[in-house]
Amino acid sequence: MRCDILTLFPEMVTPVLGQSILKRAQEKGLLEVRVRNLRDYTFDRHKVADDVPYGGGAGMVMKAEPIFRAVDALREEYGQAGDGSVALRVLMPTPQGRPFTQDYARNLAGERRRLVFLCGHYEGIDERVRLGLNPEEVSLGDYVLTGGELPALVIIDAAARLVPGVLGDPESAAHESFADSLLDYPQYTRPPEVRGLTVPEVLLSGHHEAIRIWRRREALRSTYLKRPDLLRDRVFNEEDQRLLDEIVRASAKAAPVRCGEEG
Ligand code: 6GU
Repeated sequence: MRCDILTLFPEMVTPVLGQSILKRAQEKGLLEVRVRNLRDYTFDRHKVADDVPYGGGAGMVMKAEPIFRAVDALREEYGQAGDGSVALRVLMPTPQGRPFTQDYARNLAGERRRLVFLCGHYEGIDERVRLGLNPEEVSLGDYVLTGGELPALVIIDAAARLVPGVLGDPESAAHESFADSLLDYPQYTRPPEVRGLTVPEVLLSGHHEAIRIWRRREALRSTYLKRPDLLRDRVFNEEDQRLLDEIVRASAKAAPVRCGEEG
C-alpha cells in the first residue's frame, strides 16, 4: 500500500507513522507513507495556504491552488498507469463522505494505485478542489473533527493491517472483530486470578474444540447484547443458530432492564 498525505500539519501525522505496527510495515516495505507539507506548494513570499471566505463568515478556507500544485507534483513524480490513467486515487476525509467501513478498508488495502489523502483543516477547502480533482470523499462517522489528518491516519491504519504480512500472525486479521461482522470474544492472559477475578475454566482446559465453541458463543453474545444491528439480515449456520438461541433464551430469563436503567 502506497500513500501520500497532503497536509498543512505534517507533525500531526508523522509521529504516529513512526510507531508500532505501521512503523514495522514500512520497514518491511509493505507500506509506504509520504507526508507532504502543502505550504511547500504555495507560491507567494509568505507561503500563505489559507484565506478568508468569500461572502464573509468565521474562520479560514484552504486555498485551492497549493492543493492542485501538490497533486500535479505527485502525478509528475509517479507518472501514468499502464492504461494511460494516472496512478493516483485521491481521497478527501470529510463528514460529507461515504461512510468508512471494514469493507472500504479491505478495498483500499487491495488498491494498486497510490492513495493520496487531501487533508482539509479550518472551515474547509475551496470548493474548486472538489470540482477540479473529484476526490473520493470518505467519512468516519457523524461527528466533526478539526481536520482530515486524524481520519487519514485511521483509514491508513485500518487498511494497512489488512495488507498480507503486516500483522505478525496472518490469523490475527482473519479471526477478529468484523472479519466476520461479529464483535470480539473476551481475551485473558496470566495470571489466572486478578483482584478476585478468575479466567473462565474452559480457557485453561486445553480442550481446543471446547475453547473454539466458547469463543464463538461469546462473540455472538457480545454482538447480540451490544450491536444487535450487526446480526440483522444475517444467515447463520447450524452451530451459530444453536448458540444464538441459547443466548437469546438466557438473556430473556435474566431480569429484564428497562430502557434508561442501569443493570
Ligand atoms: Cl473523514 N473528516 C473530518 N474532518 N471530520 C470528520 C470525518 C472526516 N469523519 C467524521 N468527521
